Amino acid sequence: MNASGGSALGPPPGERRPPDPPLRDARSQELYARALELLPGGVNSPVRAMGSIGREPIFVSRGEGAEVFDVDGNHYVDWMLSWGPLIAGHAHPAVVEAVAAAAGKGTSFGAPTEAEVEVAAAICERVPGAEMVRMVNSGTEAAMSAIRLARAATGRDRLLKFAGAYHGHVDGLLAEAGSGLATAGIPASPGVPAAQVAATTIVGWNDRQAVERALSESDFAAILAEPYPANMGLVLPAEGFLAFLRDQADRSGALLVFDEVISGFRVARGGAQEREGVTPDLTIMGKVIGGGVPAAAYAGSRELMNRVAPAGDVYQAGTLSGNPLATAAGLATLELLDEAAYDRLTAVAEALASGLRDVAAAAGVPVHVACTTGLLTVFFHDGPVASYADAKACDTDAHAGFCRALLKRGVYLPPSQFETWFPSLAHTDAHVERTLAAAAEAFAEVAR
Ligand code: KE4
Repeated sequence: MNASGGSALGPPPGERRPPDPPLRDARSQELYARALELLPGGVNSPVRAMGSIGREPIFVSRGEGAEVFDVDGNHYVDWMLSWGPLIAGHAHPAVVEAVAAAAGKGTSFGAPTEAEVEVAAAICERVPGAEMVRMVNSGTEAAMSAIRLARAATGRDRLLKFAGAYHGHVDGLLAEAGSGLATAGIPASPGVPAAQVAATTIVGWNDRQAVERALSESDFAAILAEPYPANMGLVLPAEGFLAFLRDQADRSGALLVFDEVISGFRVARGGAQEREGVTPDLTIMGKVIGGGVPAAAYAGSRELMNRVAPAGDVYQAGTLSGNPLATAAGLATLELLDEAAYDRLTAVAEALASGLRDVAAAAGVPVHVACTTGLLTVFFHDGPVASYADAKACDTDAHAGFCRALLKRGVYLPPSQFETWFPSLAHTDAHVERTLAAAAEAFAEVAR
């Protein structure tokens, strides 16, 4: 319930909706004021500050399935779900029970445990490109480590990445494309040395010509891609593009590295590589494998992974890598992902996408809704979005207004045009219906 006694989710579909009460946010405001004194921007990760949708952050108090509650008592249908790890929803009983049981035996040992072996086995059983795994604590750490391994294995330094893709805040990857087709990176953040990004070449996603040109001009250690890019919004690969990257990697001697931190275990049991039938040399994973507790990993062939210390000479380490809470949460989460789960993740995404297209059209708001199993983006763009350039042409003000209007109506979206919604096993048909009812009003508000 929120301040006015109604639910922020509003009445069930079909009943006349009373005028939306303003969100009560006194406690969030108090916390934000205090947080600003103690945390840069008041948050521990920039996108949470909600600056890109023109408002201040909401402080969350608890989550329950597909819903999240803020400190002022407002509650929302949550399509952000911690940016992807919570594929079974907030506080799934099986995950909570597994973490509690693990915690009772000790939260970390800094020594190998059975659960780490089980997680590695679960990943290798699912992911076509995984014969061996190394666990780390974040997607950034996994990307950094996979790149180091690719450079050691090839004896090359250069890295080819795609504009609009995000692989964590590794110095060499915080690079922006300069001008031109295939360009040497320039630092995307102060503090990133030019020398660090000089070895990074950035090309356009789905741009075969740019890839071929880059590979003709230099030798690369790796072609690094999100196979289903989700950090420019969801921009799926053009037909055959992933197979093209596989072929280009083979021809050029570069390794193909898929960053499946978002797509892994979400778009299919074995990730995008299983769904597309294209197996990379190295795979970066995260989010789902920790079930909401910090965990990530990189994986590849035995030959490649046995280069990693202590088996090999490529150094990488981590105090809390594979810790008992993360492996307990990860295993409990992966065990929930059976064939029926992927059917459900597809059905929810498709129902949402179809309904959003309809209500946007009814309000006369031009949008492009991209969706696949367990992922969806509403681009405020009149026409298809096939590249970062297309995504950057979106009406971000309209998107921000849409997000704010939905928050007022009890629906919490990822607060950025360049992110995706995260359908989960906890989202019911009623959550979809309530979201569509709120979206119809939010699109009408944006259209005004
Ligand atoms: P972390 O270091 O944040 O665990 O993972 C970095 C990362 C790597 N690869 C991909 C494809 C990713 O999407 C991410 C991080 N995802 C963002 C949201 N798109 C995390 C949200 C945030 O930065 O707060």
